[in-house]
Amino acid sequence: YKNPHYAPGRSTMVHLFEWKWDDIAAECERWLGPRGFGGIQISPPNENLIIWQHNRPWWERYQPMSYQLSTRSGNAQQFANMVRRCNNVGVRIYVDAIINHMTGTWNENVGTGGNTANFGQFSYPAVPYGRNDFNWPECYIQPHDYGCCPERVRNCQLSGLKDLNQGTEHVRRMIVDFMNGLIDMGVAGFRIDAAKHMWPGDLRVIYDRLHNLNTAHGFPSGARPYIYQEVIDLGGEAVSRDEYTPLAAVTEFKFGMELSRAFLGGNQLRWLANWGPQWNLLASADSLVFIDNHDNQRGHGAGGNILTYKQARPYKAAIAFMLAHPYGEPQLMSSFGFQNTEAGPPMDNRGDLISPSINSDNTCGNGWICEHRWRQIYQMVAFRNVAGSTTINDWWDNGSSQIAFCRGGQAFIAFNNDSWDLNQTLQTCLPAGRYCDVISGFKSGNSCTGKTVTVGNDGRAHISVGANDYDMMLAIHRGDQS
Ligand code: AAO
Repeated sequence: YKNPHYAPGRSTMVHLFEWKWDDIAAECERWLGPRGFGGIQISPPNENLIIWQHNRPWWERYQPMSYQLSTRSGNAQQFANMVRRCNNVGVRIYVDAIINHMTGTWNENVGTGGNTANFGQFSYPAVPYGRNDFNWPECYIQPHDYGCCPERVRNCQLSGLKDLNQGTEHVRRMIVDFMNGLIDMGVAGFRIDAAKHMWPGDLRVIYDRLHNLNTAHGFPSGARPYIYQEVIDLGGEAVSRDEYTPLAAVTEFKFGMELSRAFLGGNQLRWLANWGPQWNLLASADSLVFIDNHDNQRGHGAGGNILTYKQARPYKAAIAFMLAHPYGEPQLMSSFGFQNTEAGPPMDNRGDLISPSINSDNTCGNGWICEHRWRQIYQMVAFRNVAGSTTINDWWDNGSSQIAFCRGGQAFIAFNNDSWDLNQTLQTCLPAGRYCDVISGFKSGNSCTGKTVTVGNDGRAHISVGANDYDMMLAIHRGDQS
């Protein structure tokens, strides 16, 4: 369950938060496939409660009404079409699976597929679920439960969301059928929402009943779905990430927290020389990593001071470090713009989602940020693909916040987060030649629109990243020789 089964030569996934299935299919064909992205985490595809009381907040999608594939992102046919078109261009789909709970209790009770529930009776006829399928008696997770009481974290309600009992055969069967339906349609894996709130033993039973990935969609025979479990573990709690790594991969929230701190100047970059498990991060193969996610970019979940698109310069640098470094399975966030942390994605007055528009410079409009279309980010996706399975060599630092390293003989990157210029002749480990910096520009014909780096026969080159440059890094690789 720890292999994403990317198509050959690909390595990075992007969370297209709240995108419509038709738009994702188009994005696979026009952008993600050609640019070498590995996969996409999609928003929950199953029916959710409509919450007009909060003007259709983004979080209504975390309140399941049924497992029917009917949401603001599209219906079952559009879903199947998206998966097929994305797999055809080598881009995998990972589903955000909300299997810990159903809805909370609201005055409104109509779902995006038109189904209803009776909250008082714990009745969700469109699954169907009834009272016996939920943990009983009702209790609510309190903040201090995280420190003391694993059984309350697993058996009580998270934020008042009706807590399914995955120990029962009926609940297991409903969840497994839902997930297997998606696997048969060609998805490559799942994010397991709120995994901390489910018993590892129950999850193991569910995972082991999942089908192999669908060979008709290009997966090798016998391939198991990639599973990454959302467990927020910053230390000091009764439930630990180590209970989940024997099952499948786990989201590593310390990763974005520490890199945000470093690139905001709270830690010198030289300390990143031993980035990885020595920082008390999970083992690399167990770890799904990101700078921000849909929760912590807006103050939900855990961790303050997380870099987001709103602090673009250090954010791009943190992303570049994540993609240049071999540790973990990286995930990019692709956001819609927001001021209000509860606000949902761009919509018209009927509540239908508005598609992103695509500008002539490849960026997005209509309220969508599309970080995955920022040059400094998508060109680092290509950098990671070129670096492949190489490890780090020729680490250099100035004893402060100027660092540089090579990835085998494939790629080289330098960062300057000091307040003075970086001007050094450094070992790049690349063959002699002229290379285009993929951060300040791109290769155009035989020249570079940004900085050009000339590597000598000894592999060394003069590297310059000014303290006031637009970006704080410079990156070159063998795919972009000029
Ligand atoms: C909404 C409303 C609620 C209403 C509810 C029911 O906002 O007022 O009661 O509906 O009707 C999302 C939103 C929720 C929303 C929910 C359903 O974030 O606001 O509730 O949809 O619409 C915990 C879980 C983690 C979860 C996170 C948000 O462990 O699994 O809370 N994330 C996922 C999704 C998320 C979604 C759900 C789960 C539910 O990614 O989008 O919720 O499907 C500690 C614990 C964490 C815990 C946090 C927050 O963290 O460790 O496990 O996350 O507390 O409760 C420091 C500590 C750190 C600590 C943190 C916060 O940083 O170091 O460990 O402080 O105390």
